[in-house]
Amino acid sequence: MTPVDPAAPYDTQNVFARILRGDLPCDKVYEDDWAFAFNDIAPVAQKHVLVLPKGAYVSWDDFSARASDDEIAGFVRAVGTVARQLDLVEPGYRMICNIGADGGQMVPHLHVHLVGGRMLGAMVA
Ligand code: DGP
Repeated sequence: MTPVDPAAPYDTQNVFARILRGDLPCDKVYEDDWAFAFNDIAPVAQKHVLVLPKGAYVSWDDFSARASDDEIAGFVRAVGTVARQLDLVEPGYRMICNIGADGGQMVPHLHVHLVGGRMLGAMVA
């Protein structure tokens, strides 16, 4: 997979767009009007969930620039709801959003990783 160019137009055929449309299967853990969440296909911890806004946004930059206040509030609240649903809050967890090539983003639809279920190591660059 090629790293994401955050300036590129939204690719409606990207893998997460296809999951959101129901064209590809996923292990869904949460859905509301603004967000959709499913287990990562290659988990790095016991709990590793991806939370996506339903709108077509390439990256956090795209989202924060173009999304409505309702979409932003809905998505941020949904991320918190998923973390609580996964019982991540009390033990703690990590929220990661990779952006663009240097950030290691591989899928060009904004997604937040929620990772937990074990003691995580120090953040490495
Ligand atoms: P990122 O580097 O932030 O773009 O991470 C993309 C994540 O998406 C990576 O952890 C693997 C996951 N992923 C890629 N393709 C699929 C898929 O088809 N299904 C699921 N569940 N996860 C996927």
